[in-house]
Amino acid sequence: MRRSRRVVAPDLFWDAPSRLVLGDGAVLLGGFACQEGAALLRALAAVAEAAPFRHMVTPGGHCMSVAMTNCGAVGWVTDRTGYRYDRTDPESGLPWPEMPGVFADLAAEAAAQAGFAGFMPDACLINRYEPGARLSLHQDKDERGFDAPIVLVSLGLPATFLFGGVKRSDPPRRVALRHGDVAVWGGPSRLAFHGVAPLAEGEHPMLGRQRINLTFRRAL
Ligand code: MD3
Ligand code: FE
Repeated sequence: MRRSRRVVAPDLFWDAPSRLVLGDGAVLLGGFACQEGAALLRALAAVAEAAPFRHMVTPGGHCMSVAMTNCGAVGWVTDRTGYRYDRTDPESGLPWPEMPGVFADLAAEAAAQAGFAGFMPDACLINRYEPGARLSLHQDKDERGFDAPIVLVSLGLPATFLFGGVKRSDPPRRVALRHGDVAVWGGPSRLAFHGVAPLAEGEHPMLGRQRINLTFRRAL
């Protein structure tokens, strides 16, 4: 079955992003970050130079298949002692790189589009997937409060995103995330279980054999 976007004549184009309602308080803004793609990747390169991607270890002792780094006032980290938000990068002992303006602006605009005006993220977790990397079903609950939404930006290779309900046993649904897609998770959907299926092989024109996912949070 054909699952890619509808094919249109080359002189036709969408002049507004597509909106897919994923749940109560959750919306997918298809292609919302496409225009900003190159600027986001330039800013990302500077962040990753100051705080390189690394494979963190879970409290259970497993090395994550997803490589991570952070920018903003605090960053999400995991090690044998647990999960937490930390002001410093444990690898360098330095504060995380500042959140680039192009990151914070895009996250705030997307949140506003979804009905969450005034979103000011203080943390941006950056996940890097190579083919085979996956993220098992989990909830994001290490933040101090759940009133603010989480905004995600997917760049590079496409991925299958899994999202369930607020109970682990709720069967997850699958949705394709492509380069430039943005999603906002707030309200009752904020504590939904979610994950990412193993990344398929591929080559993206801007990012090569990888997918980068930015998640913007209000952690403090
Ligand atoms: C739904 N990242 O970093 S972002 C994560 O593609 C994470 O790297 C995935 O889950 C990734 O924690 C998916 C999508 C996401 C993030 C937070 C959510 C979906 C969410 C919170 C509630 C519900
Ligand atoms: Fe998550």
